[in-house]
This record gives sequence, structure tokens and C-alpha cells, in this order.
Amino acid sequence: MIKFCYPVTLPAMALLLLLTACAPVPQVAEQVLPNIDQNGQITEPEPPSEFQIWLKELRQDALAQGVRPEVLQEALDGLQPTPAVVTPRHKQAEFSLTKDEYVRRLASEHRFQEGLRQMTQHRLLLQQIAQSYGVQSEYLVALWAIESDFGKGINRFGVIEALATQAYQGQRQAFFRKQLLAALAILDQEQMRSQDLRGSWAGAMGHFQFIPTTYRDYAVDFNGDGHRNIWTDVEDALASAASYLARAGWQKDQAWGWQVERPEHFDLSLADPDIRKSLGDWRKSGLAVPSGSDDLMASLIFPDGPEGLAFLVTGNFRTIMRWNRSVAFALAVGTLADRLKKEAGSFQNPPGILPETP
Ligand SMILES: [Ca+2]
Repeated sequence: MIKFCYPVTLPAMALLLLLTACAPVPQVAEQVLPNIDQNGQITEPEPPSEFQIWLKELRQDALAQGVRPEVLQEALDGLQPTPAVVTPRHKQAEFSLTKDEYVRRLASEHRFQEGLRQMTQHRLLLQQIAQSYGVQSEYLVALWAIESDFGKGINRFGVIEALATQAYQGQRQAFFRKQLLAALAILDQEQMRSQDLRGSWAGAMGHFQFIPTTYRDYAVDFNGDGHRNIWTDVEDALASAASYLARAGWQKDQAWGWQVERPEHFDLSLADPDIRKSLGDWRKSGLAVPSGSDDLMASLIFPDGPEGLAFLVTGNFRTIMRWNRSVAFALAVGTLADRLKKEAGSFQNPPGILPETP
């Protein structure tokens, strides 16, 4: 729980809670004192709330998974669920716009321009990461743009509080409970205070919005300072994203895919993500596909239906969709990466050729 100590006028109960929260934590075992009503009569102690019972079970599970008691005390004592949060607007937009419109919104002109600037600013770092993990720089920068607009607003919520709220009263409670347990383990392993573990309303953390289990499995300490800091170390954040993509099967010599023109009288039944054919075979089917790489396998998709745009997508597109299962997200990453690669001039990484260390 975040312990605010603002000197503002508050309802008496809230003030009492704040004073309690700001008081020193007792170092001895707490005694159970009887409740006394306004007439001085001893009353029965109030039964624990449903949330307190839930929290107790969670604490036991975290202990069983090896999280130290003092870490749990710091993170969970006094914790309360916060009012339900509203689904962010961009999530609603994904369902109200066509895929093409949504992709253009995600891969906006502003993000492209800022992406070019970031590629220049972090040129050497991006080259080192590209060589270490085999992920082209423009994809990392495109992901960075679309996940967090280069780190804007990534620290709005306390992750423990946000995840406890979702796990206790939100949708997908089992998923969020698992994430909450992973977040508690992060506090222990990284020796962080709960108030410093910041993220989104859904517990997504840092520049690339890693959920706690993703952080646990893929985050790396690229700058070697002993901490996997995806919040304020751009080195660790970018390398952690590359680490994820590399382990999810990224191929450094593949494009994500291409927009393709559909010839007249094309067999629409071939537009199926489960159908994978070589580029050579797609060419024989009548699609104008890029030259070279005839053996590369790809699928044909029509994200907005047969009347909309058509794309051939490779295994790297599937890898981006392992990151985020939204087709529009993957198309936005791919198209923004293409644009960055094309415009970045001397920074360009031709497919299959990683930049050399100067
Ligand atoms: Ca580090």
C-alpha cells in the first residue's frame, strides 16, 4: 500500500487509517486487544473481512513459494483493494475501429518521429543488443513506441495494489493471482520495496510493459549493475525485450511480412493463418511477393476481411503475436519497424545482416 501522509482534511475514518499506516511498524508480536464500545463495554472483535481472509490465503501461498515473511509484511500489511479501474480507451478502440485504422493509430506519425530520434540517441546500445540477441533494432524501437510511447506514464500504479485488486475482484482472477505471487517474488529477489514496484492498472511494468511472470522469465541485467531494472534503465529494458523475442523464436534474417495485392479470382480459402506456404508457392498462386527467400514460409491474412488489406506474414509475425495476441498490435509493430528501417538511413539493418560494432 502506498502510504500517503498529506496534511489535508479527510473524513475521520480515512484520517485514522492514514495515521495508522504512517505509524512505525511494531517490532514485537501484536497482542489481540478487546474491542471497547463508546459505553466502555467490551465487544466481540470484528470478524476479518472477506478480503482479509483472501489475503491470508495469498500470504500462505507466497510463503510456500519461498517469499520471505518480512517481504510479505512490507507489501501486504494494510493492503486494500482499490476501486475498480476502467478499461483503457485504447482497448475499446481496438474493437471500434477497423484493424487498418487501429494500426495507423498505434504506429502514429509522432511515434515514428520519436522512434527515429531514439534510434539515433541509443544507436550503440541498440547495436550491442542486436548482436547479443539477434533482434533488429527497428523492431525493438517499434515495440517500445507501441508498448509505452517510450516510457510515458509507466509508473502510474503500485503493482501489488493493482494486482491484488484485479485478483480479488476483477475479471481473470486466477491469472492476476498468479501475477501477484510473481510480483511478490520479484520484491524478494530484487530487494525492492513494494512502493517502488510500479506499473499499469493490470500490473504491466516498465518500458515494455512486462507482466511479472514475463519479468521473472525474460528480464535481463544488460548494464551489469546487479539489477534487472526495466523501469528506469533503458539498457536493461531494451535488452529484456530482445531477450523475450529471441527466446520466443525470433529470426534475425526474417521480415515480419509484407502487404500484398490480391489478384482477381484469387482462392480466398488460402487466406488462413494455419496455412503456411513458401514464398515461391505464394508467387505461383498469383501473389506478387518480394523476390528472394523463396523458401521462407508465410501465411496469408486479411485482418479486416476479404475486402480489406492483405498481408503475407512470417514466423516473426507469430513471435510478435506471442508477445501480444492482437493482430493489429503485430501489424503496427511490423509496419512501424519497416518505416523506421527505411528512414533511419545509415542505421539501417538489411534483413539478415546485423550492424557491425564500430
Ligand atoms: Ca541493470
